[in-house]
Amino acid sequence: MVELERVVKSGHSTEQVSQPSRIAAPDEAIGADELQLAARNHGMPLEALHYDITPPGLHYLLTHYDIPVLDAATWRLTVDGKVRRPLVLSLDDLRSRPAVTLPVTLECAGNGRARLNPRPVSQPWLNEAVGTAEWTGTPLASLLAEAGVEPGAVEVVFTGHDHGVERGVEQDYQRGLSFADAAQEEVLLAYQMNGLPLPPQHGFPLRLMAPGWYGMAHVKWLRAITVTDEPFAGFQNARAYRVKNHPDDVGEPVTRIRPRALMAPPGFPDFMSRARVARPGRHLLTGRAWSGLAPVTGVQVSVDGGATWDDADLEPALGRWAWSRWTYQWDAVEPGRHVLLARASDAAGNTQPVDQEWNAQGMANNMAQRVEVHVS
Ligand SMILES: Nc1nc2c(c(=O)[nH]1)N[C@H]1C(S)=C(S)[C@@H](COP(=O)(O)O)O[C@H]1N2
Ligand SMILES: [Mo]
Repeated sequence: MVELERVVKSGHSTEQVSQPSRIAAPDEAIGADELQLAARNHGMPLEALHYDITPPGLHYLLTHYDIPVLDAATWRLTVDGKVRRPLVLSLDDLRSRPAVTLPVTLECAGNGRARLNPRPVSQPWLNEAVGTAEWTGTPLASLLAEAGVEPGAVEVVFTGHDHGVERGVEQDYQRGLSFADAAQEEVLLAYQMNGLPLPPQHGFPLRLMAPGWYGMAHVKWLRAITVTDEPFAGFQNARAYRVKNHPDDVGEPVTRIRPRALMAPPGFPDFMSRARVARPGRHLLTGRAWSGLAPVTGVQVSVDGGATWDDADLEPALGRWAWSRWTYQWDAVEPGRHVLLARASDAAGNTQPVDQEWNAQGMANNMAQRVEVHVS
């Protein structure tokens, strides 16, 4: 990593080019910088919760820098570091290896950030940074075994083709996973999404899939996999994806996805506020629930703003690493404003909080969704 001062010639201070992480003032509105990120990195429209598998154009998207333009014919993946036989592989080499297809629910660690008060200034997700796709690829574990990992390997570093500056640090997008996490059987080098080559924005030609982990671990546009004998201290592990009480804290690493339930908004929306309008009568509320920590065991729904909760019907998950559908009958008898909530629990005893659990970067926040519905 190169400090920005050394790469920017003149006329720009670090502050002008690259802003530190910041917490918005109490009543500060979303700024043009956050809007610019939101326009590039779109969420999944919540009505797409009706699909088991999210159509690719509706799947959320998060890219820190630019989407690289890569040619599959000349693209290569290197596997190096603490291995006895370094490898250089083409896309055809990877495609000729054993293939696995897994449905995986992917969620950005910053999902929910813009609902926090005060708001950490970054990609301003509300609830919608999620999607479930069928990813096809070859298991990483067997490739590492073939490369012959040397004793003492502690971490595997994944490097993407994309390059940028973040908080003054120029870098390739890179993430490390512990060797034990990287060697799990479900970890894939994926070259297909929903049966087609990866779209450019989702990592063409190859990305990592680390099922159960928040999005930042699933490195897109892979170019190198490096086995190391010391922990990786790169920006995205050591500074960015951490739960901190204060921007300058070291914090704790963000790892696996905490449980979350989302509701497909009932009725129909008001164009500007997106508040929902519904007719009086019986409504079948439906949604999805997931957790990367343990299987989802229950979803509870409140139709009175969180005063009382009732169990929803939960269907089997699409797979261990993908979401479950849930349904709940709501009898909307009283005209007027209603606030609906849903929250998920998992087999490890984790339940979504109803009140915010604030942290300085808005990471891994799984506060329950609130849906305002006007019955008329
Ligand atoms: N190379 C690279 N990989 C990346 C990113 C990135 O900016 N560059 N963003 C990460 C983050 S923060 C998320 S949430 C997921 C988003 O994956 P998607 O855009 O396919 O939904 O990709 C991850 N992989
Ligand atoms: Mo993310």
